[in-house]
Amino acid sequence: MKRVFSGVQPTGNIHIGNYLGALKQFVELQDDHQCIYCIVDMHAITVPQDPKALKEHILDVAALYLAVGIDPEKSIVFVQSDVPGHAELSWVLTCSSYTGELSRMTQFKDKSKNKESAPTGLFTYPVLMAADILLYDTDVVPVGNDQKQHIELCRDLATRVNGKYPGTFVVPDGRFLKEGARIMALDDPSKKMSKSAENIHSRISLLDEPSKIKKSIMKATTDSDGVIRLDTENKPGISNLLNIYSVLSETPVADLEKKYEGKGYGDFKKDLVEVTVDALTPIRERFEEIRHSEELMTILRDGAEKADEIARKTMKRVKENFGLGL
Ligand code: AQP
Repeated sequence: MKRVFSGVQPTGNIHIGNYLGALKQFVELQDDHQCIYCIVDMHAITVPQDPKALKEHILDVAALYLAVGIDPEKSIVFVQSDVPGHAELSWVLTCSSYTGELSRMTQFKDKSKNKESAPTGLFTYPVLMAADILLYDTDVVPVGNDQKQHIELCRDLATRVNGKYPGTFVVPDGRFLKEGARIMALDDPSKKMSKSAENIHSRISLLDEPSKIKKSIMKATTDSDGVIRLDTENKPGISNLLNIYSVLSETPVADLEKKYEGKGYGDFKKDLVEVTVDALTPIRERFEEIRHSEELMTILRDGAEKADEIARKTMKRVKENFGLGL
């Protein structure tokens, strides 16, 4: 069976962008792959975090993993900082990377924009992400397409190390969806939907109450020509809403365009509210059942043990190939 690895940062509640771009794939892959899903808390501290809130968010994301359908009987679920191999391998890979390639990463450029000096962790974030993936001899990495550049860097690092020390790493492939691969912010469709954006109406979180979902969708930015048609370049707002509607209701965009021919944005948005509430209610209910359970803690502890076992084997090989340790 091919091995799958991916992760989500506990930087806030998972939104429909994370869900449609990444988590839906996590669930689909579990039946015929060996899946390892991580809550990447060490990535979260690349920007300032409140320790108490971070702990809560780690458990929130873990519970949401299970609530969307990740099955701990089939997949390994754990918290990144519980497995020391991530930090260890990250340092080894840092020594195989170049400042030039890291400074070309668009996520780093976006997050450090207008700052005189940026945290080093933000700069080396993609190296830690490469370590996460390579630590488990991963074949496939399901992610949203905002991560394409980071996956490419991971492949470059693996290939570079293998060139020097053959057989060290498995070179992974990214897995990106066509639909839902990039969900944009509701208030500004030129930016991707993000957990940490200031405006809560820029996103729909999986735990949002129906009233909040309604408010965010009804306020969503559209345009003035009133035609419901997919045209990402000229009509980014309505195109983003069409995409969300299409993926959540599993209806092709062309069918939606036909259904809403001659109708206004108000009708369309009202229906989208209903579709979204219907899709998210069972997730929210399941989340409430498991979030404060002992079962959740046991799953994370067992997951960390299983992940650590695989990680140790990889680190043994890496250290041998690099000539590290005794
Ligand atoms: N808007 C998006 N559309 C589709 N996929 C997305 N992903 C993130 N945003 C979108 C995918 O979700 C997975 C988890 O993301 P992450 O938590 O590791 O980090 P991120 O990409 O930085 O997500 P956010 O929501 O924007 O978080 P913050 O605000 O903390 O930076 C990834 O597979 C990602 O591709």
